[in-house]
Amino acid sequence: MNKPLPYIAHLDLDSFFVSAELLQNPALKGLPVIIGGSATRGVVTTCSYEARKYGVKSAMPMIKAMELCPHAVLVKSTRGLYSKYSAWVTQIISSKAPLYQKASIDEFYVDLTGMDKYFNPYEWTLALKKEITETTGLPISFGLASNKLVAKIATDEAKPNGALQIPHGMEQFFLAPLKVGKIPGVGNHLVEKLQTLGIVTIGDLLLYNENELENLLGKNGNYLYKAARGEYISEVNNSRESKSISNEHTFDEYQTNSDFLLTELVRMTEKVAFELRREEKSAACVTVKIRYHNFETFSKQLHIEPTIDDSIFIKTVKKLFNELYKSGKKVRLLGVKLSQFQLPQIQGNLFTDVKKNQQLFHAIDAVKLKYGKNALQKAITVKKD
Ligand code: TTP
Ligand code: MG
Repeated sequence: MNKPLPYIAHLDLDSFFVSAELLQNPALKGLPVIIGGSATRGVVTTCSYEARKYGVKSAMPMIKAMELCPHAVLVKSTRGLYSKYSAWVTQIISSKAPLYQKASIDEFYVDLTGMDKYFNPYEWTLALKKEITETTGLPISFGLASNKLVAKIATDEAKPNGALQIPHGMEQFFLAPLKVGKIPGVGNHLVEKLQTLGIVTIGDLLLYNENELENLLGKNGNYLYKAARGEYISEVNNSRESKSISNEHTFDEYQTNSDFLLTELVRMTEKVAFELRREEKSAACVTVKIRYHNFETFSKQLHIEPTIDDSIFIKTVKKLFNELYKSGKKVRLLGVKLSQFQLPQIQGNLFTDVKKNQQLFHAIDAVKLKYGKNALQKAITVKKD
């Protein structure tokens, strides 16, 4: 089975604190606004894009900022205002995308991996951007790419009020002309060090192999090697969301009958698939775990197209079990896990696709009858790892 195509969206509010202040005081619109500490001793917290044209930026001493842009309007930050707006935007994103990560007060990652089968990930994120701005009044930009790092850099290029998709395979091409300082985590100090080596753009990094960069820059070298190729991967993780649903069973007596073990596995799979549908999610990864009498434990997983369908899960579980089980060995424990949950938006399609599956719909109806339609969205009684 083909691995689903990775799509990661990174969204970041434009000049966030300033935009929030503008909503309180629209007269500031279009002006070079600086939010920061005292004009003599403070630093710039952030500034409007009008002020940025003069070279003003975050963390710059206010004295320097006022030299660059003497007619700037200084605004003191308003306590409590920004976290309120941040929570509002978070609520909108969380209502649309179960797999998201809030990375700071004004930036988010959304994992849309595999979703191209059901909708256009760019259009979906564009609609999300529109909804955030129309609902809260805050402008926001996004980048869409095959991983978090490229998506984040794309957002930066798209700003303000922009959207930029980097197609699969175009990561290096997009990154090469940009300055090395555009890579998150590359500060002034590292930029200067790289400059002494003749490395100014991200493309310049491509001339070195990983060992050379590691020798020159230590751990930073490995990171930069991967980053420059658009190959630095990290997971979108939201610790508040359940990431898997699993069921394990320890036998009172060791079991060696593979028919019995398979029957058990099917039962457990039906149970986790039921939980999955109750959470209104679909899963794109199935894992089977076996522990033998001597506590040796083995597990194996398989990536599948996102589904809610019992028959597909059961087929996958049987395949994994057959590959994993050493015939005749005494089994102490069996486990099944569903993970890599996908967006609820696709559920509409999935439910329609499997309309003929009566058993599935009986299960769904049973949950709806028991818990009520609304409760269904909120029921989170999962077993986690
Ligand atoms: P950023 O997203 O870095 O900046 P921004 O939203 O103002 O502008 P951009 O359009 O480039 O995204 O940070 C979000 C908010 O965090 C920012 O509005 C103010 C606050 N902040 C600080 O308090 N100190 C800082 O050094 C930075 C960079 C931001
Ligand atoms: Mg921002």
